[in-house]
Amino acid sequence: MKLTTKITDLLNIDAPILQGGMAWVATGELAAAVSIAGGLGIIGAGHAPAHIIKNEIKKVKNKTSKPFAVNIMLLSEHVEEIIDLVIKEKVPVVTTGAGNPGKYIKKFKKANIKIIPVVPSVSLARRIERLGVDAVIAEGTEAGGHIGELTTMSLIPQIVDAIEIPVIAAGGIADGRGLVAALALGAEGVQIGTRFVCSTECIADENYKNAIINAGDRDAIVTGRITGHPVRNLKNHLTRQLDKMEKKGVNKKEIEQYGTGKLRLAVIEGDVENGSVMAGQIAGHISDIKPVKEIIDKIITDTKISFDKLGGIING
Ligand code: TUI
Repeated sequence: MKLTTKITDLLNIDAPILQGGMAWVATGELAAAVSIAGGLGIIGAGHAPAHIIKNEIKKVKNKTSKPFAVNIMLLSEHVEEIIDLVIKEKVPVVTTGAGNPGKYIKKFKKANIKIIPVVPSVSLARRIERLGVDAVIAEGTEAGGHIGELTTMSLIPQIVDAIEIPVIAAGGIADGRGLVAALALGAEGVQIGTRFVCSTECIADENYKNAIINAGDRDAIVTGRITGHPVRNLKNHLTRQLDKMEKKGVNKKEIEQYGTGKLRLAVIEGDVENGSVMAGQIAGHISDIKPVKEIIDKIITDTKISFDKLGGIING
């Protein structure tokens, strides 16, 4: 079964599903598996230097010739060298996060790289549409990691109505019902993060995956509002410490420093008490670890079931 939208046409993929470019988690292994299964696999550059990401790109190219992307995290000190790398490696698509990519867009266009920034607001979506980006990922506050303020439900229709280019919905989506809802709101596809963490191919430590599986509906909470970099994590010793520091009025720099290296601690070392377990609100709904292909195939089959069910309630 195929599901065709402006996004599958734009990116030359079979399913309108992008995998979130999660730092440390979204390696070449995960990105290759998603691209092979018909979605768009994305390598998360996070704070990594170019030589590390070069190796992840190599892993994808060794496994598939299908399209894939690199996510450039704009708060990274290595942004410029990552941009040079994706141009040199002829990476077909770039997504950006955690900032305004405006000043880099000309460079990507000149290199014939499709550029799809993550936006948390209508104003940024409008501004970067004018600069010629190919699509936007509108990410609601339900998402894991660094987040904006608006919910997916309110953000998507407002952005869809404000711009002409395709919109991809992100934040709180993990199954076929989520894809149907996103399409109903006017999106042309979805980006999915947390669900893909709990995949066989994801290299995150088992403890990280199990923390998501064991999470309840209210466990993915926000810290860092005070520093101006709000981040959604699963509740643990780290989030309690950060909460205490924020309430005590500890200065921003000290709080940021305390958070440094904590994502690696959770994803790679498996320390899910002291590390940062970034995950979206949909974590409460995820209950198993499955191969990427099974996840994607089920989303597409369930999308059809969901559409048929909705069609059935319209009479006359
Ligand atoms: O970028 C993400 N999620 C991330 S990045 C990350 S690494 C990190 N670690 C510690 C502190 C901060 C980051 C972990 N998770 N998602 C995409 C996303 N982009 N969400 C929100 C935004 C965003 C926010 C503001 C995009 C643009 C923006 O622009 C502000 C402006 O300048 O207009």
